[in-house]
Amino acid sequence: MVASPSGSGEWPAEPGRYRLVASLACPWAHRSIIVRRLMGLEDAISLGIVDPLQDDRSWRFSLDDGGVDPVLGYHYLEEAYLARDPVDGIENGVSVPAIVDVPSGRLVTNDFPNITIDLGREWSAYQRAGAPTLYPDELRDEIDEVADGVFHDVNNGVYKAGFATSQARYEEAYTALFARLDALDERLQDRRYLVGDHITEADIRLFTTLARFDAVYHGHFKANRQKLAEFDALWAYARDLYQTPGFGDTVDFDHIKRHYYMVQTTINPTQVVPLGPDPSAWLTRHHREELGGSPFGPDGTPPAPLPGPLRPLGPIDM
Ligand SMILES: N[C@@H](CCC(=O)N[C@@H](CS)C(=O)NCC(=O)O)C(=O)O
Repeated sequence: MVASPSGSGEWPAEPGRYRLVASLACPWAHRSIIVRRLMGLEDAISLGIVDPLQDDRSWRFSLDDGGVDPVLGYHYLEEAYLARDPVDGIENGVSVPAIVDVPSGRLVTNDFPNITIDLGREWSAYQRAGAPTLYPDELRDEIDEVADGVFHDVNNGVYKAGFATSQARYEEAYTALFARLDALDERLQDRRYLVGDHITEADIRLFTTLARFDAVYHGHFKANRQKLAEFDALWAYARDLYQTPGFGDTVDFDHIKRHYYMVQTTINPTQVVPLGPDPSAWLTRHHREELGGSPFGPDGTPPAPLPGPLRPLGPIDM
């Protein structure tokens, strides 16, 4: 992981200077797309979306005209990694999310947990009026504690189950995953959000895994004790977030399903992509507002509707 802080020090916050490169399929990258939108940083930090299907040079800009990212002029994200370090730049792979310095074309960071925190903290001068505080000082310890359990057992837990190559490892991951989901379901019975009365980093980190759960992890990763839709509070909580501007409008089930089912051929060698589940279930009433709380804090407001699609329309969409 390249862990330069973005928005400070060597890489100061400067509107127009950086491009966030993300895949709509990737749960780690999805976090940064949500936070950029909640913070209203669209004009300050542009967004490049890669093809959900990597080739042998990894993430590529094949959805863009001519297969070239219009801002960076790159065909492949690896070019930014190699611009930073021509020798060892791609030794540890090429991953999203990535923040790229536009003038030099160099990768700044791919340190996903810190990208969202930086967008919340270092970019405050450029955030929209009404932007929420996602990582408030007084709640940091509790957010970190909740997010740590979620990371090991849920965010990463689904991957541990899905990529397990022994029965014992799979069962260990599966057991920890559902024990954690049970605990979260319990926690969310009488509180609208994971920590405090408003949306925080903790909710964003959990949401991006929940959004992929029934569409991908339940079948493809064998996380199938039950579907998300069979949890009580957790499913209502996920729908509440989905229906909040900045969350559902950044979910792309087409990219999500094609990425996992077509790229991870050790798990799904036929590359057949399932048609279900019906995403309209995400739009059903959740009644979570009855628990109180306010999504963006007492003075916060929702981000404006997205002006258009987040991604370029690739050949498959036309
Ligand atoms: N960069 C992160 C993880 C982010 C991540 O795993 N992103 C995935 C996509 S969900 C990725 O880009 N993997 C590289 C690849 O698939 O080639 C890390 O250091 O662990």
